[in-house]
Amino acid sequence: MRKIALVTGATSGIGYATALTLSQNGYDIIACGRRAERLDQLAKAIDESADILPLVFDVSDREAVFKSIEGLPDRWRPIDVLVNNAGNAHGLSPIQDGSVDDWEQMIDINVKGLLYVSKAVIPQMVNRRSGHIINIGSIAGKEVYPNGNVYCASKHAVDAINKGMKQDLNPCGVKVTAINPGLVETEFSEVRFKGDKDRAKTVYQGYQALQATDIAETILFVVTRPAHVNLLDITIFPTAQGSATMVEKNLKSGN
Ligand code: NDP
Ligand code: 8X3
Repeated sequence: MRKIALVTGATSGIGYATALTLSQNGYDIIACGRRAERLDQLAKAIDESADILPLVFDVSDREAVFKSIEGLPDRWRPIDVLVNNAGNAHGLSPIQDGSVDDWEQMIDINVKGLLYVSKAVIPQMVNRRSGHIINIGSIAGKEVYPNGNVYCASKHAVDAINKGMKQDLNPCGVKVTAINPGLVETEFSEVRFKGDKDRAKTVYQGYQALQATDIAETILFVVTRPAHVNLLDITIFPTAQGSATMVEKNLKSGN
């Protein structure tokens, strides 16, 4: 029988690739994001064996989140896998120069948005004593790097929420996993640099960055482990990355 995955941020990057990969591996997809036309594109690309339900809402809009998820048709309500992926960095500035609007966006989307969606989805998982929540964290949730301040704080919050979710949902048979990527080539840097595509490109030049499909394949691995196996926390770097701030450009590797 097919399962149901709800993927936030399915219009781009990691979320888009995850929706596609899961659709090819037995999942019907509730695909969420603010850009409806991107969800239409995803619906056309999705595996033909899969059903897709596009759901347009802003994860930071508390009312919209609960209305959208509580209003799901019965057929879509038993969500097996929740991928809390929606999020971005907004700006890269020293704390003394940071924009309060940027800070609010990162806290509202990356932290509060993840909590709203989780709060709306968790009750049916607890009732069914089944389900798996995947939280997309970051190396920015494990380390703090210069100018990353509030983005790093938002991802440290995801790290803490992931651990807390595991502890609290432990008696309920619900699995919880954080995936913490290093540098993944998506629209992430374009958003961080407010549409400056040239600056965004430089982030991924001179080495092989992770691709969104690398993360999607890891998520597939995580959700297909046997019932007794819960991967709690996975950090994934490009081979050329050594820490949040170390990237070996022009790496020669025999691997
Ligand atoms: P993208 O910019 O390509 O994708 C971000 C996704 O988040 C889009 O689908 C976007 O959809 C969605 N999103 C953003 N804000 C909102 C919102 N307010 N409401 C609903 N959806 C929203 O970046 P990535 O795929 O790289 O990012 C996905 C996740 O991975 C993020 O949590 C990011 O922090 C994390 N990450 C990324 C890394 C990287 O190097 N790329 C590394 C580590 C973690 P839309 O705009 O249509 O609403
Ligand atoms: C995205 C990776 O290093 O730009 O979370 O913070 S990084």
